[in-house]
Amino acid sequence: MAAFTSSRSASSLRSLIRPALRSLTSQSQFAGHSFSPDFTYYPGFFSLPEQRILLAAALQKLDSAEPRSFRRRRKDLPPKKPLSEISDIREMFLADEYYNFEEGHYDGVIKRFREMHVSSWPSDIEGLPSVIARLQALLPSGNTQTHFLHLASDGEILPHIDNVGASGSWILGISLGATRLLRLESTEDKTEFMIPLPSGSVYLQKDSIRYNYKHSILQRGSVDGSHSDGGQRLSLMIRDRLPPTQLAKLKTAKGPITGQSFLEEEGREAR
Ligand SMILES: O=C(O)CCC(=O)C(=O)O
Repeated sequence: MAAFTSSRSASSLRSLIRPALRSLTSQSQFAGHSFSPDFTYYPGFFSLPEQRILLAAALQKLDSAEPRSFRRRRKDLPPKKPLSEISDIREMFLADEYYNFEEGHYDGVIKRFREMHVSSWPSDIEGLPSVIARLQALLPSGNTQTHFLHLASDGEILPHIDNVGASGSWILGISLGATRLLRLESTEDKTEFMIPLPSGSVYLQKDSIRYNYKHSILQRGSVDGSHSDGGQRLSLMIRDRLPPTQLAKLKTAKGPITGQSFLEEEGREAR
């Protein structure tokens, strides 16, 4: 499958999205691009120093929630390089065996991963507040929930639509680590898009793309010059919470809401 092509109306769509594709694969420092008003892609939103700060914060949170056996295993490793000396963001990950990756989500959608729902950021990472401020400026609305999702080198996310009973109309994803490919597949026709997600990129899916397209993160693949060969990737996923009125309506209509559950700081909760 080529990037941003549709098996339904390939030629018309191609003329519409080709210019976008060129921009999408460029690594400009900041650019907002869109092939649909409901999808926005920022290829180089976070600089390398910002990525290092975000990844250090996310790894610190995830690592501290792991079983003691894993924390002990990591203790014997040589000290980490100072952040300022890291030139390839992937160096920040330890080998896969040092992390407690789960084999599969209970619903089978996510393979080889660890994740955490996050309600606070570390307070001891220099520069973090200004990076978070840049991130927050991208959010379409307030009242959000954040979760970190760390894929192992061979981890992947199969096509799915996020539980509509567990979050609102938009999902923002920040990618850190190895470049992976995001695939969006329409549930209404055969339209598909592939978007490379290099480290530091941000994407936002909302409304029609959030509800009518399945998304997946591929382990391997190529799209117009961008290649993914697996590798560890950590995403920061931010979603808007459902307004209480909508939540109440859903509960009445469908009974209790169930969803993908994941490790939360204070326990497990539905997404
Ligand atoms: O990591 C990503 O970019 C997507 C994550 C995802 O599909 C999910 O959390 O439902």
